[in-house]
Amino acid sequence: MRDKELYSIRMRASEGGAHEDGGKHVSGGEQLSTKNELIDRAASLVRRAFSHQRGEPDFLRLTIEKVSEPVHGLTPLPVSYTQVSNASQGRLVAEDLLKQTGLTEQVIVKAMSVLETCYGVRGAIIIDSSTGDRIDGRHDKGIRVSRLDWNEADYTCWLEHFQMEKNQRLREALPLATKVASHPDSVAEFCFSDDPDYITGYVASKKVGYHRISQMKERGDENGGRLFFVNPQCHVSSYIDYLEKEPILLKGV
Ligand code: PML
Ligand code: MG
Repeated sequence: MRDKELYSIRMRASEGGAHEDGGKHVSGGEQLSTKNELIDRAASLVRRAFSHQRGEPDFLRLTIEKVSEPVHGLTPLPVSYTQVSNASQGRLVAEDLLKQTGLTEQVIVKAMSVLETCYGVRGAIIIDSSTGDRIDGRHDKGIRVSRLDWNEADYTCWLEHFQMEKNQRLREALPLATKVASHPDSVAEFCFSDDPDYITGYVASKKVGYHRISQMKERGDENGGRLFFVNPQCHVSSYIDYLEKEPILLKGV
């Protein structure tokens, strides 16, 4: 796929009107596709939106754009996993990993309280790693990291090499976390899903890799979110531009 023309596919779906009119976010997806796979992949994103546990969409926007910029290959972050027995334990593991990236306890506590007030935000939130404050100014929209995917053959090799089971969440979250971590201003990422039936979350950074935690919330809970901790010197609009626009594909092992 790396040598062929690529198309960015973005989908977002909501219930109760479009997101920008106050609708509840149901589902989203960002992929890079060859022309050959485009229709099937777009259809599978629409299918995903209409079989989602968060609700029945009455708004869906599908955006397909040919990518003209050069595509960069990135090596996936190494994946590790901690099995916990409940959500409180999961939070402690996440805090410990975030501390390993250099964040202070005070910043982590502040950022978690910011996250709790932002559960309705449909994208990620950028946090100043020295204060714990939100600094993206994107309100309910947040940041959608786009133009990212695996080279299909490399994904298969990667699964085989690490003897991993196919997991669509991980397949999509690992390119995202790798893209975020590869920016020099990124310090750490923290994420858990807003889907009520998906309770695994992760902390990611160049230092700790992509560390999955088996339980970050109670089953049935529709709250979730994604935090990007950045250096205080970060030029936020260039950082967002990189996350939204620069095309990247994960290379295999
Ligand atoms: C999401 O799909 O909403 C985020 C999923 C994060 C966890 C992915 C994983 O299982 O590693
Ligand atoms: Mg979701």
